[in-house]
Amino acid sequence: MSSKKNLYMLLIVVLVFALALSACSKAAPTATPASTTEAAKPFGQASCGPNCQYKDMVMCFPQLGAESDWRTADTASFKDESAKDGFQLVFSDAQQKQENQISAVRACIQQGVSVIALPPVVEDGWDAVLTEAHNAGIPVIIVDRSVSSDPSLYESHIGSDMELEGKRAAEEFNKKFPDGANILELSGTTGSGAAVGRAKGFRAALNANIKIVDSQTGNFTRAEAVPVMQAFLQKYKAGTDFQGIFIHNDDMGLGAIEALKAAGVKPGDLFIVSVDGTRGGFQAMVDGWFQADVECNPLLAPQVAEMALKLMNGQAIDKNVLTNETVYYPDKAAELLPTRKY
Ligand code: GYE
Repeated sequence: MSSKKNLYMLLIVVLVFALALSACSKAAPTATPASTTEAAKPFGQASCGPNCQYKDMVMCFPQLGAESDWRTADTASFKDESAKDGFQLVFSDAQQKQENQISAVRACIQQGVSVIALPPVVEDGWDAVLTEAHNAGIPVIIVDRSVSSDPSLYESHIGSDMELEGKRAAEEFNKKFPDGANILELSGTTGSGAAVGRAKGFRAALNANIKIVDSQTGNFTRAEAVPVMQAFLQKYKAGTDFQGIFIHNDDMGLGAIEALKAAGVKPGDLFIVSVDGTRGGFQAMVDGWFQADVECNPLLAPQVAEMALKLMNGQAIDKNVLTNETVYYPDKAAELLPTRKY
């Protein structure tokens, strides 16, 4: 090797070493204040941070639909909160179709909103659009139902513990039927976090001597629950082939009652447990149709708005915020009905 070549080699080594050193010093805490702030800026912090106010916030809320009284109350919660706090709400209704929700999220990314509060209609299929939001620097709060995507793709989830709701419903059947029973299940939207969680928690807690003889979806709507209940009644004799029904929400419960009434079933002939705790559900308890209603709170907007503002200001937030809920019974239903907000 010539000495000239050796010199070149040495120069290259020195250069690489110098470059590596300078890269290290940039990443080190001794770097210039400007680059430190840049590097430390938490994901989602807006340019107004750390002093953003609600008037600076544009919240995208691609609502999944209007399928139930729960959903109507949830939508009202977001609209009321936006009016009260003074942030802008970009609202849309996906009519229970995931593709509509995905398009709405994409439109919000295009628009450059401050935050996206997403109530996902189903759990799967969100990776691509969540990645797009993330790459655009827009934080996403998953609201109400869950997603199966990796938690790194969203900032937080605020909503109910659906498995716990299912477990609570199962405990009512366990108490009522210590010697066992046959029951039916009228389930929510297939693949939705609410239906998946409730079914899972219910099965995990249900005594082995209580058999779920059939389970069908009524898509969380009153209208779709009617024919499902009618078909059940064609197949199984109420009181003989089954003694109870677990219904994933009150609206489907009201649809089921229509079908039961038409078939001559009387309140109290069957042990019915529903979920949500809407006024309709309370009325069904007053009328003797439901024996318990597991609460699911739709008034989520205050917590979501507060968290969104924290994100904009670069403050720490919790990754999973569960709503505090209970179970309601017929004995207090008449007294509580006038106080119900939804
Ligand atoms: O129980 C039902 C609604 O996702 C928790 O969706 C929500 C559920 C609620 O349609 O009524």
